[in-house]
Amino acid sequence: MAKPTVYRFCAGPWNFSEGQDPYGPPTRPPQSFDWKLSALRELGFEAMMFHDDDAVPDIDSKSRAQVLKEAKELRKRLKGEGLVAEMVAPRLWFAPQTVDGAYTNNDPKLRRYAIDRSKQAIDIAHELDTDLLVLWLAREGSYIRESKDAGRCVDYLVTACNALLAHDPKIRLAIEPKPNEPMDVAYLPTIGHTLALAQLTRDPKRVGTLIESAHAILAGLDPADEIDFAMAFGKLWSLHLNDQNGLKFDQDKPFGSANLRVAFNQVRALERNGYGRRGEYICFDVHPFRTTRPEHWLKHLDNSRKTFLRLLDKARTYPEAQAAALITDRNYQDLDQLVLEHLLGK
Ligand code: GLO
Ligand code: MG
Repeated sequence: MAKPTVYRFCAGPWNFSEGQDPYGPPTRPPQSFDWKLSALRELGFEAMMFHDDDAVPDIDSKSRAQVLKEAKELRKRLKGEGLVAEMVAPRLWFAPQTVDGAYTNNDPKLRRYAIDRSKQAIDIAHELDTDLLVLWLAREGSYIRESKDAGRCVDYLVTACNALLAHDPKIRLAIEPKPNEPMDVAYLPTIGHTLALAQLTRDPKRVGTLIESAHAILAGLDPADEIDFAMAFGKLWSLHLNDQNGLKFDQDKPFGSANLRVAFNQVRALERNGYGRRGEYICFDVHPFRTTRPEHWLKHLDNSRKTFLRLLDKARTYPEAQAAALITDRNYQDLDQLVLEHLLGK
């Protein structure tokens, strides 16, 4: 029997957010990047995810040489803290150039900006010693259906992926689908769309995916099924575990917070497919509840990991033989209750 996977955990600096929402200001005082680094270490997490401008602040005002120099320095700091960079993601949704789309902007000059900035993000990834570029396509979609040609936008997305794959023969692209927010409708809403797009690129083997639990729920899908689907293609290269209470704004709740059974099934899917065995991390894309006090600032991450580990124990002790017998007998009433009793414990 294969040895049980020892999971390793990861989060991004944005997961230590200060509580700002579209209707109100921050609710906690700002903290420095160094504070976030040592907080992660204190939590026992082993890796950090980076937007390109988390790694190098004010990125657009700096020369390429300066950007790479700062990235190199960051790698040293990470090493000093005993952390590694899990991925880099170009933050293509803040710059004035990407206000109306990044890779799918109607203006070729602005599409060029998005591609050039992403190539630079690959160079940062290289300096940080990771071969994973995450693409959350925040502004690739529309508010007004008639404002863009969705078919042409598929070509633009393929063109962008091809340019990035050509820029670095080792880089792997993990596309993080999300069906809406900030856009009304996004062009790549699900894992299926993402993997289909990968097939159109010059090197499909290097285009994979990242599943975020909340995004799957927002698409009306079960995140565990999304995990099984992506892993059937060998394409789940990163993961944003969190939770979401139905079809609302993106909530980024602690893992398992809204639906423990859905969370349990995600852990089971990861286990049965061997996630983590090729070095993948369990990343939590979670935020503190808005009114969390500063002294409880790290709890959402610590609790997400605790819940993950508790559910891992539940996955490993699930009465498989008993469940199989109930399935054979089509006794789904008792199968349902078996799962509930198992989760409830003694
Ligand atoms: C927002 C996304 C966001 C991305 C992150 C990495 O809905 O989940 O947090 O994961 O920017 O690209
Ligand atoms: Mg995410």
